[in-house]
Amino acid sequence: MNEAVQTSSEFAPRVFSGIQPSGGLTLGNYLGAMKRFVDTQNTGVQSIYCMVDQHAITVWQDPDKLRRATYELCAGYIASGLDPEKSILFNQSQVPEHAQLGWVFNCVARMGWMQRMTQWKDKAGKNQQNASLGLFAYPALMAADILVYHATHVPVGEDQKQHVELTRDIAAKFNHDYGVDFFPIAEPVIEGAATRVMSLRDGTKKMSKSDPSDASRINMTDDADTIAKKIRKAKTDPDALPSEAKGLEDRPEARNLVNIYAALAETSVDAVLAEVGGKQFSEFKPILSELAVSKLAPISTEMARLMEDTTEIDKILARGAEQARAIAQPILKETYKIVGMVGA
Ligand code: AQP
Repeated sequence: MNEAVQTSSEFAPRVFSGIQPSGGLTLGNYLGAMKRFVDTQNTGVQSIYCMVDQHAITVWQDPDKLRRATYELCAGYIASGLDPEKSILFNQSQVPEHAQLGWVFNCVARMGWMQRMTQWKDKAGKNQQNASLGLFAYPALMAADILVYHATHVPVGEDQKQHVELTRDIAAKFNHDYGVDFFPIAEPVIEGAATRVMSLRDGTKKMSKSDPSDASRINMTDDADTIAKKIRKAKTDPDALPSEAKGLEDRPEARNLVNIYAALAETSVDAVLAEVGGKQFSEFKPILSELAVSKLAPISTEMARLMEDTTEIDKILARGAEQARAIAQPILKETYKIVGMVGA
């Protein structure tokens, strides 16, 4: 057995998460994922962050747009505060061990598990026969993304909870089927005021980069005027803001805007309402816009600077892939040995 591979249930803490380069980054990706990745990195725990381009192609992507979105996502990570000296930052397809372990997990996961996935039902919709096989199998690849590093903690938004639970099921079934204690049972880490940022047009729908309506989301690359306009036009109700969180129940749009404010200001919903309770949306929206612009403008300016010359990003990704492979290769090799593959 390779000395570097940990096989006990006492796994050292290690964080993994990823974002798809399937379009421009949204405020949902920033608050639900990216900002929290930076906070985690700064606690000193070993952190591994990825651009999951192989997930993106489960739905057809224009190749030039995919390349650009991958660079832009990497620029977004760095501009948000991810430091390639502190975290491992890389692109999934540059580390083939993800797809290799993904195949093993395709043989562990059950069809019924995949059929229950909410994201499969949402994305394939009524057109399941025409959806790609990759879209169906995506959660097994996501399990491989996490477990090829023996990651123990996965910071994600609320929408990804089910996928991390499936990762736990796959790890447990693999360990059981082969009589080993090889893969950790990873924990989803879903915390903060914005674990589920909702559409600005419909407070019951997730803010998403693939929503056909650009007005439904704030993009990380939107300029100040666009952000202000989108917030001004955001759907609300006619009542004033309440003074306590309980008053946001059954008011999804109001709750969403207050959650966004709290997450951007790094405070609690109660603290926000203590300040703005009683105000009309006509007063609250400009305050929210100002805060959003002050937080996002420096990030989008830095993203634009990084995008001017992508050779720097290429270097960061090449080094990140090398660091990632140094961890993933022995874990894959050991997996192959466990399942009985000759030559491993
Ligand atoms: N609205 C959101 N609120 C909180 N967190 C969110 N995340 C995404 N949207 C929100 C979190 O961002 C991370 C990366 O997600 P992803 O881009 O890989 O996939 P996704 O969840 O499917 O995001 P989108 O924007 O809806 O992408 P498309 O439209 O391509 O499917 C995850 O941690 C996710 O929870």
